[in-house]
Amino acid sequence: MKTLKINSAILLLSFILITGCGKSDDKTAGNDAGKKEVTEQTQKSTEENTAVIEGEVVEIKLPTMQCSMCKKTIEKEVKKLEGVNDVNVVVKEKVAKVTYDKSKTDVGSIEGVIISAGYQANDKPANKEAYEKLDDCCKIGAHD
Ligand SMILES: [Cu+2]
Repeated sequence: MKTLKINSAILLLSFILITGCGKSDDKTAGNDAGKKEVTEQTQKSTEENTAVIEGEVVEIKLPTMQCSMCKKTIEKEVKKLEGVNDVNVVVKEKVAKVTYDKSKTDVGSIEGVIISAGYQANDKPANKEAYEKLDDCCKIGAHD
């Protein structure tokens, strides 16, 4: 009887963990559409105030990213890079939109940070060790 209780507790816990990961993904997917509108509006108003983020804009393909956790990880790492002024990972499009100062950094360096974080960047494969350290929900096929 006791073991049964423990077993169901473990089951419940893993269920919460699994749905927790899925849930946060769904939330962002739903929010993204709404957010997009808001961002577009903010961009318009900042344009009027001429407070636009300056620099080159590059889109980096992230074919192996899975969810909103990946988005957070990649954005955090790319932001650390000197010369990066802005980064936005779009989960639905699996792409990172990076605004950078080309006198300080370049696309290769940005890709380097992403592959070191465990993700493929354009056609550069992820660092294997970093990939292995990712959460299960951030591994390839986790949400299929
Ligand atoms: Cu993820």
